[in-house]
Amino acid sequence: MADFAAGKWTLVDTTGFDEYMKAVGVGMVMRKMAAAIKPTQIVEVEGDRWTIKTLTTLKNTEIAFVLGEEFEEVTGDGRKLKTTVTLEGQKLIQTQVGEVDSILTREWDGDTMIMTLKAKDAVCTRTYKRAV
Ligand code: DKA
Repeated sequence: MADFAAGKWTLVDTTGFDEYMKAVGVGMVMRKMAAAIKPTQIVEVEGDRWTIKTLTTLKNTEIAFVLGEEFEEVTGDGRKLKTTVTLEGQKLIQTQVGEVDSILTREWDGDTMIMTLKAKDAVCTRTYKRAV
């Protein structure tokens, strides 16, 4: 069981998010709105079947997937992607293929989840803490 990941996580710090959103083609208005919000992610795990809900004051999204199986993802900013997620130790790797390819990783260490978003030359780091 991936107990290390299951639960509720709240954003506490972020760097490079605007550059990442620019790299994947998000327009200025949506970038400004997205930059101002602090999402909560709810991670549920049942064997190889994972669900990640991202809750914000603007919009909620959910991805549900089986590790290693491709699925269609629609991002909060409306991009449609073919996505595959794998797990290496305590690192979840979300590979997104679309008009612009991107790799999102989430790595857990105790009560901290570090999310890294990479596209083209842009690298964004977002730190989440376990919420009660
Ligand atoms: C993250 O999960 C990165 C993605 C946040 C998306 C926010 C949704 C913005 C909708 C305008 O921390």
